[in-house]
Amino acid sequence: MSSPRTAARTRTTSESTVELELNLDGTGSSHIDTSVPFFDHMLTAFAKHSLTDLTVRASGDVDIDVHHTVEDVSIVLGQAIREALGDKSGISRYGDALVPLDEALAQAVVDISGRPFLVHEGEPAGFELHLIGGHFTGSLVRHSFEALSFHAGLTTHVRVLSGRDPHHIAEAEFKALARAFRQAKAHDPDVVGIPSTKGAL
Ligand SMILES: [Mn+2]
Repeated sequence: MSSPRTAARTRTTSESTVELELNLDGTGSSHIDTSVPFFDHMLTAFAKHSLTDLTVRASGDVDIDVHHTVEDVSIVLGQAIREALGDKSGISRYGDALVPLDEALAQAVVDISGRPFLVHEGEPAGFELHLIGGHFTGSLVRHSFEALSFHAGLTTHVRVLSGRDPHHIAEAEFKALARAFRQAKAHDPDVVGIPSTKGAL
């Protein structure tokens, strides 16, 4: 097996500072402190269920709103994933998952396509306005997926098929994305070279 696919990035803006390291060929261990507790919980789940080792330290203007910090961490995570994937030779490329959390059920499909796209459907009405944990606006789930998919170069479809509890819904979505990404990034021993008829992804 080739060497682990790793990346490390630091990004500083007037709104946040993000330091992030990852290993796509890890075991799912993580050390995450974004200063946004519910987002830490989601990124910990993403690392665990995608078998990505992930270290994130972020600080931002969360006294205004956690929005900038969640967006910026998602951008950097996407950039690091893109860098770590390299030329994408020998990977499965596609992954899909259906993940429950009690009453919530989320489906995710990932194509490591190099063509950023997000289709995101099914969250119940009002979810986007709910403050999960008193600080994480439901709308940030989609916003995080947008930033991640765009900067990693993923085609991502996420659908919520059922759910009532906002914490469960968000967590099922992140875990489904993680499981689909785990499959897509995995080495497939039957794949020779880059899995595209174009010869590039
Ligand atoms: Mn939870």
